[in-house]
Amino acid sequence: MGEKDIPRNLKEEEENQSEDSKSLISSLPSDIDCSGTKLYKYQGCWYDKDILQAILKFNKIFQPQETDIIVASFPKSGTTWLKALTFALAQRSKHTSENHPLLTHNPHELVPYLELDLYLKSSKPDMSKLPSSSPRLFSTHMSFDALKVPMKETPCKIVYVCRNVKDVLVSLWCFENSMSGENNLSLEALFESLCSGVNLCGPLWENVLGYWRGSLEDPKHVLFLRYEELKTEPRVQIKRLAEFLDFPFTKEEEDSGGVDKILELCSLRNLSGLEINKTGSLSEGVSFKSFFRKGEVGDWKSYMTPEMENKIDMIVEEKLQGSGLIL
Ligand code: PAP
Repeated sequence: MGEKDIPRNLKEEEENQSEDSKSLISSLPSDIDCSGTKLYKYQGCWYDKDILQAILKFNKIFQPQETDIIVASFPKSGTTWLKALTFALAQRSKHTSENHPLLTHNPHELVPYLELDLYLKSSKPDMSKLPSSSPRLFSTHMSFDALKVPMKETPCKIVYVCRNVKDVLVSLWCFENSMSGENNLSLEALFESLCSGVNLCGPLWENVLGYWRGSLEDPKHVLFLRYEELKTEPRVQIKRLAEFLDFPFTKEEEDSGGVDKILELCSLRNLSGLEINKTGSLSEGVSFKSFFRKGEVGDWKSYMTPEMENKIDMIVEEKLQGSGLIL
């Protein structure tokens, strides 16, 4: 549909919304992150202008369905893995292992971001064209407070994954530099930015705490997972996830190796070796292979100094004090 085909009152409504959000954004606290991007603080978290506009649009017009599933995380906490696992679990009755969509698509294509794909690219995303239906699968890095705005009447299932903050830092640093093609963002600069909390979707502890509290208040709708536990006890965690999503494994599935098949399909080794993930990229040019690196717990030890370790541990401990959460 071309711009001139948009009905006049719809176009006016969109223009008004955009004016409203522009004036809201200009009234917010702002700062510059370590890569020079201007960020705005909205409901306790930092976003750039385009992403914030997308979040505001999502807040206004997203119509949740009870069966929707949303994969949430702070960047580099295990999003790609959790997207793959959630897709494989929730859609398992529809696909055979021979022609499974995860063999030919990157998990980010199958579980689109609300604020980084759908509402960033369109004022009114066409939900009939989603890669998955019944349930619809979405993902997000936005804060729990922002995400739950449209879900007052119709809460849906939210599954959050958190990861050790030092491993997140190193993963993010490697990702940023793999995209720019050279090491032009120093680990120290990214470290200081993460410690100050002024980074996209940060502060990290605010992002994590929002979902942590959400999971305590409403465990039926918010599941809190840890990357490290997915690594050490994958069978336990995937069964927990399946039950939470209301797609529990049957005894037959368990006995015939159904749990292990999904774990193998979604493993870093399998996904990173697929042709699509070796050669493909997102429409913005980010190559799929940059989402797969080592996937190791404690990889930060090869990069961070003891001083960095102490500083970030102290900050996180202080920020999480009293929450019952340890990162
Ligand atoms: P995103 O937020 O940009 O989507 P995300 O997937 O959360 O990134 O994080 C990428 C990390 O998950 C990488 O960790 P590393 O840099 O420490 O290696 C990546 O290797 C890891 N990862 C990706 N897919 C998997 C998987 N299937 N199993 C385990 N870890 C994975």
